[in-house]
Amino acid sequence: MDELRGKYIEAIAGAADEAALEELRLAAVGKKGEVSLKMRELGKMSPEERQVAGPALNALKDEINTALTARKVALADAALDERLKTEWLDVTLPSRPRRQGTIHPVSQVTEEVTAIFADMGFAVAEGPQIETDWYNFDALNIPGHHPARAEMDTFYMARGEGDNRPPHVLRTHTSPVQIRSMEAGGAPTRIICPGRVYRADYDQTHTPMFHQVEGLAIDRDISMANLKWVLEEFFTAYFGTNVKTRFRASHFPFTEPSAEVDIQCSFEGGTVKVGEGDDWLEVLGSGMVHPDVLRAGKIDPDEWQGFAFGMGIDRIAMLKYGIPDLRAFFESDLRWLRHYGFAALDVPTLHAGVSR
Ligand code: 2NL
Repeated sequence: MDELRGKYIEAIAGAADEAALEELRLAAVGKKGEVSLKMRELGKMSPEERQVAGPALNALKDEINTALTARKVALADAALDERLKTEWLDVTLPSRPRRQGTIHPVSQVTEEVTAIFADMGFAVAEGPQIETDWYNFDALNIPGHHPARAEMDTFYMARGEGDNRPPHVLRTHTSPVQIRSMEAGGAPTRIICPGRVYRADYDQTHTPMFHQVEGLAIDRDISMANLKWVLEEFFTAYFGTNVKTRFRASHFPFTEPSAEVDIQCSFEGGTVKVGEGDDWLEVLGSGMVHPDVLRAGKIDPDEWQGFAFGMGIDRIAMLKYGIPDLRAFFESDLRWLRHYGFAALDVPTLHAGVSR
């Protein structure tokens, strides 16, 4: 038994891996292992012999099992140590520099405009960019023969032979969103609708896709006076300085009366400055919503009235941030985006001061 103990305990302590260890286990305490065979011989012994050999064999078996477990743990520890030597990371190292994206001026200005109007109680409404010609034109008091329908350089959806659905267009303004909003929510209402609009036009100052924000306020006694206050409040907050406005009589099919709005500015050395000087810059169209347009939105014009306005987001972004060329807005030139873009955390809020 001492011989068996000496042989296995030593071999187990020196086993190189788990496979060698398993071989030793089978050879010693497996079904046909040496210790197991010895145990089978107990039956042939006299009771006196068995009383001595039995406990001794059991103790040997326990001892070998304990040695096997200990070696198994030691081998696993050694393997882990080996891995830890090669597979490690210095988590205190600075991270690799990554190119940061920037917020596009259109996104930034949309957020700024939204924050200012939200503070005056306007909610944001959105809608589809592909519209039926009814929502884009008819509901806005622009009938089929109306010149505005041609003037707007509309993109029409292609129609296959025999496809008789009413025409769909890329919306030429965000007004359809306001029609849908009137239909769905009725009056009173106060919303702004920022978003992409499309007109087939491309030159220094026009791109076929651009951005517009329209506003709509409807209640029982909304007037042009409310419109004037809201717009002056807006321009002053947006440009961060008192901005005088000038209302000029104009004409739109969807408002009556209608006014174009200019803001006070100066032109010096080829740069425009808003809120000073005695020149004027046209930035906005507006008016009292035409009764037919209220009716199209399922609102009774004998009970309700309101103002509406529309302005170009890209245009007022250029004015505020001194961006000279409109077309560059949509060319995805990384140098331009890094130059005119905003930091992701530079989120406009009223409490942070909108006009930084
Ligand atoms: C412009 C002119 C304007 C509106 C847009 C509007 C919308 C509804 C009803 C009545 Cl649902 N009006 N929108 C009104 C006046 C002018 O935009 O020159 N925008 C750049």
